[in-house]
Amino acid sequence: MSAPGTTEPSSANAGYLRIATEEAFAPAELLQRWRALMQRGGNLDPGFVDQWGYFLGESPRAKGIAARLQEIGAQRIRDMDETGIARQILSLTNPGVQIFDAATGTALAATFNDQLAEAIRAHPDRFSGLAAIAPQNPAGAAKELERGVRKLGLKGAIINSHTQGEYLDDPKFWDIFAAAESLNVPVYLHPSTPSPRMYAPFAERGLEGAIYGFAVETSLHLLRIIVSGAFDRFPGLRMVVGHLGEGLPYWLSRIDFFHRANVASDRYATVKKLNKKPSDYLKENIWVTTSGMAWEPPILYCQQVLGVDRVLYAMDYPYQFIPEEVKVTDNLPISDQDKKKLYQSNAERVFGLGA
Ligand code: 1DF
Ligand code: MN
Repeated sequence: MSAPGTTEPSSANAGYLRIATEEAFAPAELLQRWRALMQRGGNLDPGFVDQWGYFLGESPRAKGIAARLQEIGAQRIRDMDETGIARQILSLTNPGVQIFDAATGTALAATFNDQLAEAIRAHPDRFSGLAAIAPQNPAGAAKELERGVRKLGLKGAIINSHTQGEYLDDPKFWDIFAAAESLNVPVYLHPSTPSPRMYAPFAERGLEGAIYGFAVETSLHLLRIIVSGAFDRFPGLRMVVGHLGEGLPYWLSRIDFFHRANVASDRYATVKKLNKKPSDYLKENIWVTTSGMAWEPPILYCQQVLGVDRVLYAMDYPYQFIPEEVKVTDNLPISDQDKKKLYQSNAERVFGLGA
């Protein structure tokens, strides 16, 4: 039983479980390797140095988050119980293994996926997970995704936006999409800081992080994937994106209008004719989560324009571990049936949690 005043993990009277779908962890070994990378110096991703220079530092907020990232057991389950979260879908925190050289990244992804699977085996009723992969070795990433799903029971892949400045619309990465499609699992496109070529204008005003730069980077990345024709090549590919679609749902009509205009003109050699409108892929291949966006108007807006089957709950633990935000979601003016979709059944379906 929960203490008075806390939220029940299973909101039994309303008939749903709260499944949180973008929940981060970081093994101590990953943090040590990141620290070593920064101590060695050299030509590092400026967004990585900014983020992890802070989170591996001494400020009380950073230390609290770094401690929670490393724990996948009793403490985390206590936090979940306190906020009424029945299940977390865990993923290796940003930027994961994507900043290492290809061989190191590939090897570490396997190590951390094994560790994740072990934590899940200890608490199968509370945790599920996504496989970390190293896109800098596309064939190896596809293999590790297959191993993660088939051997470890993981439910998809996590990719933290750009990999060393490169985006997944480049067909050299498409072994990963082929694997996800054939395994019938989603790819969660999680934010990262803006890629090196566009980093400075954000950082000059402190806008490179979760405040805004993450969303610009990640929405650009997803839109690049859509207009590249990747979903025509892989029509069964499912992608999940946080922060209510990183702003893209607000842009649908304008993107469709100018995509059509750009295809019709001879202005852009790189603009492809697609089988469908860009917004169609957003409604058919993409699911969005509420991570870090516990605010009624945009949640209802996304349900309206994308459909109630396409919006999933996420907390963004431990970065945004704010109990009151669960209340915002509990209090949405939607039916209990739609609330169950948001909190539980959409996640069960997209991530295949029953399997
Ligand atoms: C923050 C948020 C940092 C998220 C993250 O990675 C991160 C933050 C270092 O609060 O600064 O992944 N997030 O997922 O929202
Ligand atoms: Mn996150």
